[in-house]
Amino acid sequence: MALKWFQRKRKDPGPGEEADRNEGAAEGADLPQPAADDPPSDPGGDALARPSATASVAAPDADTLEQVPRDTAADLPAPASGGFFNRLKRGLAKTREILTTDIEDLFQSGEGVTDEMLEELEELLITADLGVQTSLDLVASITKRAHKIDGPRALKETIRDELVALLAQAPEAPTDTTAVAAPRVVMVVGVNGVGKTTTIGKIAAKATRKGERVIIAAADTFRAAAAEQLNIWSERAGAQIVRHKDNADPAAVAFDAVEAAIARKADLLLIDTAGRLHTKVNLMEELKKIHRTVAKRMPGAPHEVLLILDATTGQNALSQAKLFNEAMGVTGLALTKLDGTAKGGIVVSICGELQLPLKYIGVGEGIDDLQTFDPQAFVKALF
Ligand SMILES: Nc1nc2c(ncn2[C@@H]2O[C@H](COP(=O)(O)OP(=O)(O)O)[C@@H](O)[C@H]2O)c(=O)[nH]1
Ligand SMILES: [Mg+2]
Repeated sequence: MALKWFQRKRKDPGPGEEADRNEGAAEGADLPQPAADDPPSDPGGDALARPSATASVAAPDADTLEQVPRDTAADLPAPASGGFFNRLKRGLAKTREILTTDIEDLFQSGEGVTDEMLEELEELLITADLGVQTSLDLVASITKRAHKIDGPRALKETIRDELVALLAQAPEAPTDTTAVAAPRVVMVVGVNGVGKTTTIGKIAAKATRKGERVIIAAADTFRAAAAEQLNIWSERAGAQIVRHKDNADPAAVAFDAVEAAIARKADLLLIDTAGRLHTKVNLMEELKKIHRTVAKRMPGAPHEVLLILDATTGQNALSQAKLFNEAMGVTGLALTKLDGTAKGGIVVSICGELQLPLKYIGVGEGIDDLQTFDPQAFVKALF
């Protein structure tokens, strides 16, 4: 039954999605309460069971393989070629196209900066989702320097300088090398479809490539196929997975995963979580329980709570961040699907409005399409 529901959801995109992509995109608007069309709650009440000792390194299993969402199976796009910067530029192509082309158009008449032009620029920046206040501030600074701006190039340069300065004000993310006793435990949270599982796979791949031993906990036990999707990613990334049966207690999975990570001397433990529950249990309460359980087994853990946000949901991402931060104490953000939107300016809104470090950006579905956020490179790739 859960599988049918899952398939129906995937065919039936939510309102927060762009029409041109994102079959599995965020159902962010209804965070975090279960909606009326949620499948029936788990009558067994297994959700609050004690941690068990049945963690296993999962093997692929014929039953669950059929339930793998299309986009996580072997037909994933091949990794794009090119280095870090090219990949970033390609990922930001939609936003870049609007911003650069239109900024160039502003100067068609050949004159210097006019009031009309500044108004149009303001509108352009707001359309690209930089946020109203940020766009107003940016235009105000540009107005002050207007006499020095003699063409599109100078204008772009001015915007670039202002944006870099703005992004530099955001707090810095804890780096992966911040000293913590191994394993470093990262709990990954966010609403359904934002890209938690995919991002975990990409982070795991980065870590295993550096020679780290990585374990992934399948603590999204509420969605059919969630653990199997994660299993595919873990194989792809060369990481191990700890999983229980569907509908098992997520905190129990997390607990066992910490045990396994300590016993197997893992460097990194990534905990995947649900974005919405099929039971009446409140999502935030469930996530807090996972957090407490992990801390009980390993004092100081989780060392990071990474919130995944979907760039295509625009300003909705900001309200999600506020909610999760209040409940969980988020330590860093990852913003996915920048390649799927012309509103890449949301990065600027997020850095400007939230006192939370933006750690990663996702610029595609491939294993190499997750980048550590670099404000300078980002701005350079945008204009
Ligand atoms: N284009 C694009 N798609 C992404 C990105 N990150 C995730 N996705 C896709 O978003 C969908 C939902 O991702 P998933 O990891 O299952 O989300 P979860 O429900 O939060 O675990 C999948 O189709 C992913 O391939 C990204 O950076 N770019
Ligand atoms: Mg998932």
